[in-house]
Amino acid sequence: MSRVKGFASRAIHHAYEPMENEGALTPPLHLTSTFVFDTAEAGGEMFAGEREGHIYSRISNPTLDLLERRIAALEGAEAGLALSSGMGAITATFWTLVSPGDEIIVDETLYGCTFAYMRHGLAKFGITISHVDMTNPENLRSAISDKTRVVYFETPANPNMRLVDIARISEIAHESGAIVVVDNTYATSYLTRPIEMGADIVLHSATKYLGGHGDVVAGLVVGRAEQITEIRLVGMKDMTGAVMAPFNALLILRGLKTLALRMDRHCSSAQQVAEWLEAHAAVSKVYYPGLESYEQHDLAKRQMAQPGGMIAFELEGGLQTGIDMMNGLKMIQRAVSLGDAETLIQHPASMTHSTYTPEERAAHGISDGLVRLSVGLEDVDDILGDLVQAMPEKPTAAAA
Ligand code: 4LM
Repeated sequence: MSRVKGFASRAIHHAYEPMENEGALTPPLHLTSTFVFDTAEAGGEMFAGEREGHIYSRISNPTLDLLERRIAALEGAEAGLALSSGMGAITATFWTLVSPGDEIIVDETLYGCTFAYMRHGLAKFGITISHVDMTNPENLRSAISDKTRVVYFETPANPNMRLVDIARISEIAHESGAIVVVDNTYATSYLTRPIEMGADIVLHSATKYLGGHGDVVAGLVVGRAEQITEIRLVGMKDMTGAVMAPFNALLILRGLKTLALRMDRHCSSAQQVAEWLEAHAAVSKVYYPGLESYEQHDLAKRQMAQPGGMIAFELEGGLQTGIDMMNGLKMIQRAVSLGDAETLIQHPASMTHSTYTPEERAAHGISDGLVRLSVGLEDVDDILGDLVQAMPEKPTAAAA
C-alpha cells in the first residue's frame, strides 16, 4: 500500500488506511479472542489454510497484523510476528528451528535469560550450544560444522556492548548452510537492519526501544514469509502459546511512531554521557561504540547509523564503588530493562546477568564491576548533573 518511503514515515503510516477504518486516525483495537465463520464450510477451509481470514487470536489478530506488517517494513523483511515478550520471541523461534542433535553457535555474551534458556532449556533436549567469540568472525569459521543449524548473536551485546559484524558472520554461516538469527533489541531497526546485511531472522524485545515507554512487555520476529509462518504455527501457536495481547500491539504501534525521534535523542545524549564518563577520574573503562577509543568503533560506523543509547562502564573502585554510586543517584532510576524515556541504571552481575554463575560471567566477559546505563530522554544536563553528584570523586579538570 505504502506511498511513503522514509523510515519515520513508514513507522507512522505503513499498512494502515484510515478511510478503510471509519476514518479512524488511530488503528482500531480488535479486542476479541475468536472470529466468527460465515459458514461451517468457510471455517473448515480456513483451518485447512485454503481460505484467508482470522480464526482465533492465538494464531492471528488484525491489530497484531498491522504491527507485524509495520515491523517487517521497518526491518526490510517479508513478514513479521508479534509475541508476548522478547523471551517469547526467542523461544518460539528456537523451538521451531531446531531438533535434537542440532548444534547452535552463539556469541560469548548474551542477555542473561537468553543464556539461561540455551544453557538450561534447549540443552536439556539434546541440542548442543557452543559459544564462540564472534567479535572475530574467523572464530566462527573454525567452529562451524554441518551440524550447526543456527548462528545467533546480539549486536551490541547485552551488557558489555561487544559488536558482531553481521555481514561477515552471515557469509560464513551461509557457506555451511546455517540460519543467522540476530537479536536487534539494542540497536533497533532505526540504527541497524541485519536482514539488509545478510541475516535471515531478526528478533526484538519490543519491551525496550520499540515500545519506548516502559509500559509493556512484548516481542517481535521478522524474516522470510515461509519461516515466519512456521514460527507462528509451530513455535508460537503450539509450543509456547506466547501470543501478544492486542492492547500491547497498539502500545507498540504508538511507540514506533516516535522511534526515530527518540533514538536520535537517546544517541546524542549517550554520546555526551559516554565522553563525560571517559574523562572522569573515577571511571576506569567505558564501553560505548561512539567513542573514538572504542575497540570496535570502525565496525560501529560501518554497521550502525548511530552508536545507540546504551553505555556500560567500570569504576576504579570496583563493585562496591559502583553500588554506592548507584545508590546516590536522585533522578536516574535504579531498574532493569532499557530504552525508556527515563534513564535507567543497573548492575548486570547481580541483576540481568545473575543467571550466569560467577565462573560463567568471568568466562563470558561480564565483569562484576560493570554498571549499565540506559540513557533516557531527559535533558542531558540533568542526566550529567545526577551522575556528577553521585560519582565517588570530583571530576578531573578534563571532565569538569
Ligand atoms: C534487560 N532485557 O537487559 P523481554 N533480548 C535482549 C534483552 O535485553 C532482553 C530480552 C531479549 C532486559 C530485561 C530485564 C537483548 C531483556 C528479553 O524482557 O522478554 O521482553 O526481552 O534489562
